[in-house]
Amino acid sequence: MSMLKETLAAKIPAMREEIRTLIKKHGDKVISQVTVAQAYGGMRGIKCMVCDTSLVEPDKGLIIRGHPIIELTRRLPEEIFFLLCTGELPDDAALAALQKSLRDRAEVPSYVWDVLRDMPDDSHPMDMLDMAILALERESVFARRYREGMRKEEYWEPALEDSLRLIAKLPALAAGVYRIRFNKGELLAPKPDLDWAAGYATMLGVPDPDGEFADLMRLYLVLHCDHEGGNVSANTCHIVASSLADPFYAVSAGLSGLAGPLHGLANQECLRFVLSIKDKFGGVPSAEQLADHCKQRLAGGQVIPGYGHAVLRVTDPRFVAFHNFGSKVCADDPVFQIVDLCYKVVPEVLKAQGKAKNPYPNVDGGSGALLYHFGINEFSYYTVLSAVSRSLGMLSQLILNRAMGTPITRPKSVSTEWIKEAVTV
Ligand code: AMX
Repeated sequence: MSMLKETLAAKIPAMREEIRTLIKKHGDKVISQVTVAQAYGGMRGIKCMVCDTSLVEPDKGLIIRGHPIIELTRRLPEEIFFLLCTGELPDDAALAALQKSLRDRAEVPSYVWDVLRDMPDDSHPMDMLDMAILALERESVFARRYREGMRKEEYWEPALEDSLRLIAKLPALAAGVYRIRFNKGELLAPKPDLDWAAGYATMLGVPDPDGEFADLMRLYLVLHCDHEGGNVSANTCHIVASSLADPFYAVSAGLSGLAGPLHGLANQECLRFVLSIKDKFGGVPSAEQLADHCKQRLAGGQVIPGYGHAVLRVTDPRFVAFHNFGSKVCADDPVFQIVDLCYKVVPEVLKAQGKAKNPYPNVDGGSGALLYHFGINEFSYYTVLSAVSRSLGMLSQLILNRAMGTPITRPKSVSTEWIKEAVTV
């Protein structure tokens, strides 16, 4: 197997000991408190779970194992997965070994294609990806080893094996969803010598004479890889896996959360907004026209898609990375030019309105325009691309949780009656 497994095996005993000691010495210290508003309000801001793979800082954005995401944009997603799992970037040999592990596990069983081809023609691409992952659950080594009887200390090993199996197959599955759902013709075979993201790019079948689309896929799959532990998809995956449901069940559940319009589905709205501006003005508007258009939209009670964030209070560095890419690759594309103009105009409009806590662009503010530039104009597919990437984060968190023996999640719920009594005493 890859050196990823050996690196983890070497680190896990010390990680377990560190946590054991921490709980023993400081287990009764208070790190957060819960207000009534938080209990009713999506548990926002309550510090009650641990995630060591990444951190979202309001003034800095996503930090992966101590590395700001903007410093990782030239890395491959495979390198990021190694980093998420171990806290270290792989050397050349470890990267090559991980890539070989993925290639060895990449083949998708034919019954999965039968499931996808049998689904109704108008199925959402996220339904199809989810179904494919659930169909694959029968391949789970974790489930088999658990049935056979396995020691708790060993859980992380089949969790890693299942994760590699799933990650290896995701590019073919996601590309297959695209080609089947949007009638793009036969499935395309993976080329064995390509990295994970470039393999996905070729299986999608997007013309890519200069390799720029493969570069975009590498960037896209790095930027969406993880976003702490409390977001809907990561948290859902975490809870489901805490029941010792295997990684296929857990990731499928997490991705069902990603399919929500307030989470992963937001990216398709952002591009719709940009294209509606192009239609309305017959191309790129002036700065004044765009500002007026945005003000009218706000006056009509609508948000500006791609702007604002629940946690961030600066321009999302992932937006900056996509913007830099677009400036290099498609600066003369009017759709990208509108994204660029929004970046200059919208923050001032939102600041003047004074409601949004963060008037700056988020990750979804520009990525759709880049996909559109390369001819992926099926908006409903965009969430699948983030799903492929986010699986890296969900699975790395899952492997670590099984290694640390994280118990089943079971917070205490209370009734409204209980709260009313509690606040009046
Ligand atoms: N345009 C207009 N108004 C906005 C706004 C925007 N982009 N962002 C926030 N506001 C408004 C809110 O609607 C809220 O108004 P209200 O008081 O009348 O309800 C007020 O500003 C305060 O909101 P907030 O605390 O700044 O944001 P939030 O944490 O409640 O919501 C988010 C965050 C992302 C849902 C919000 O900024 C938004 O709706 N943005 C536009 C949609 C979007 O880009 N979604 C993608 C998010 C990225 C992702 O996670 N995929």
